[in-house]
Amino acid sequence: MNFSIKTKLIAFIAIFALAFLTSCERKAADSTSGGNSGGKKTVGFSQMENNGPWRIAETASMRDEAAKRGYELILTDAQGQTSKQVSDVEDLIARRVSAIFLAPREFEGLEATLQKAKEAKIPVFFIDREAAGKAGEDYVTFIGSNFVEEGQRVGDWIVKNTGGKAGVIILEGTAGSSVARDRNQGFTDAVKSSADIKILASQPANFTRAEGQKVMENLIQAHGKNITVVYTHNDEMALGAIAALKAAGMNPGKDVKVVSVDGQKSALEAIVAGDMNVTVECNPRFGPIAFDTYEKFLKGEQIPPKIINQDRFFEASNAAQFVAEAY
Ligand code: GYE
Repeated sequence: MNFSIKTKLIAFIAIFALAFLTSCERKAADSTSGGNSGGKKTVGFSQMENNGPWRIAETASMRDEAAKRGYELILTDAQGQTSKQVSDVEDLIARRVSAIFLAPREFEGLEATLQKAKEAKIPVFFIDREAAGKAGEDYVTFIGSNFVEEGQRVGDWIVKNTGGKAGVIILEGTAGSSVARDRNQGFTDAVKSSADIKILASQPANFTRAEGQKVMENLIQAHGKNITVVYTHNDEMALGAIAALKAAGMNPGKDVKVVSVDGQKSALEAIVAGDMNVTVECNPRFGPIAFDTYEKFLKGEQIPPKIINQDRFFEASNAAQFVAEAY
């Protein structure tokens, strides 16, 4: 009898010890897998910078959608430096996130990092800008706008609304970015058959309002009254250019047509006020489409190499009705 109680006791202790060890093992596995934290999937978003309404709206949309769907989101901000973006993404790989959403600042420079993500079996989704590599191999897909088409639509508007005669200044976005390259190409293609549309100067102003204003001030000095059109690759630079034109006693929206891309709230207000003429929409609210695409990918669905957003066109006749929903 005594012997049997002892045996039972030992058996109980053994069972408890085993259960305890198994639970420890499971905890260790969870903390090294990194892709899950407390049952939530952890994903990364490598943002290139947070320097204006467009980018702030994009970051907020990713954050809100992650929260809504119960994901843990690790957010990194490369602060406008491609080298920091490379180390940010490598950090996300080291943390073994389940997926990486990546807004590439420049087209080149991420190739080796994409390779590392591939080796770690972490799928990468490009959002908002493209980068070098092959969809389906080096990254899953690109989700964003057709930038060539955006430039083309602005160019077509200029051809129609200037009678084919203009002196054009172009303020370009970040040098080396896919979006600056493509918005330039689309615009120049659209105006090239109009012999009297002359591009007086085309200079980078890095997508910021302050640089847009400064570059525009210099170009006003150089080209003065010959300027009849300012095409900027985003609204922040358009608002900077408008300030420079006004300071020089020129008349933006009237004598100098100001045309752009994005559709942020303050640009729509500038159109309503008559300081700006048109802006082609480029939607920064990527959260829903980014997470939808990732979840389709998880289910094993076929993902196309590009997922293109439909852009609207804002001008004097309709800008006011979109101010409230804009960012
Ligand atoms: O137009 C601009 C931003 O990459 C599509 O970058 C984006 C562009 C957007 O800074 O405002």
